[in-house]
Amino acid sequence: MSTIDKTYQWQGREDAEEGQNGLRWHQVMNNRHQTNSCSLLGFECDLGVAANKGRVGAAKGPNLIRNALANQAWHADCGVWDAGNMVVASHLPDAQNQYAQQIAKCLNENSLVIGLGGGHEIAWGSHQGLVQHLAAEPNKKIGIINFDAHFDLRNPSQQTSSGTPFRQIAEYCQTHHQPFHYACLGVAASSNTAALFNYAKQTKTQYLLDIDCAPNAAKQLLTPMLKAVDELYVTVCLDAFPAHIAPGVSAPSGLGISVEFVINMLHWIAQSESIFNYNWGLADIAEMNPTYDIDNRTAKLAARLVYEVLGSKFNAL
Ligand SMILES: [Mn+2]
Repeated sequence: MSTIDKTYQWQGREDAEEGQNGLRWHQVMNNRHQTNSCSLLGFECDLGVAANKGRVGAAKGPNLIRNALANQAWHADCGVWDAGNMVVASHLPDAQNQYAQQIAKCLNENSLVIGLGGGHEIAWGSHQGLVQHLAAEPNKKIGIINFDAHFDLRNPSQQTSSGTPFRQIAEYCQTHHQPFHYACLGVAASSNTAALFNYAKQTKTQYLLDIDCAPNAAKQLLTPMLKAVDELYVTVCLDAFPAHIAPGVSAPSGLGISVEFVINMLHWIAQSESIFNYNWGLADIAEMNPTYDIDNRTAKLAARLVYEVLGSKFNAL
């Protein structure tokens, strides 16, 4: 049985002499007053990475991302809400189920929900949460964009893990006669077997290799999918980035893609909502593993990505 922990204490630097212009994230947290609001939900889970035979430690990720978020300057015209962490004790499928219920609840109450991982098994919970949120409109088509060195399309028949979420989603879509719209940007060919490339091809997964990741190529790849979907879920796996930038992950990348590329794409994805007519209300940052972080650089990167996701939709600067 997993539980929700809401005891995190937001704190940080205060520039009282600057008044409202000196605000940082920790000062605006849980002060919901605007029409638009964003909620943060953590997933304290090591079970998926352990099942994928990776280096565990991601359960401590969400609060380290919060620590890095706390002192960031606040520039958004929305409310931000901390929905706490799902603390996972045992049995991954149950935990993902409970996380999905919380995601659906957050999506019902907020215009944007950002999940904080936890291993990439967070994606199965996020997707199922979005499905639950859309229960009254089951014909709405969901699109998924994953920035990741790995497809995470491993076969879940033996055991689900942090390596299987998008195959679980593909199988769910097949069972429920729904299209599988999945794009993976940053794939390291050397880290994905031929079996995974075959399954990607079979499921018409759209992908860009790490060496090919550039804004124009990505926009061209994503445009048909974005035109076809109604709801978008964007997930960033921190192992998409070079190991010196993101050492605090289970499986560091030998090459990796640039942070600037991902931030550019996040803003383009937000700007394209009205052009291609979809709603982007769900994102998460996966694989934050404080055990292997150096000088909080991965946590700071994760926080910057949360900042950019929120800012791409609600920037007030
Ligand atoms: Mn991943």
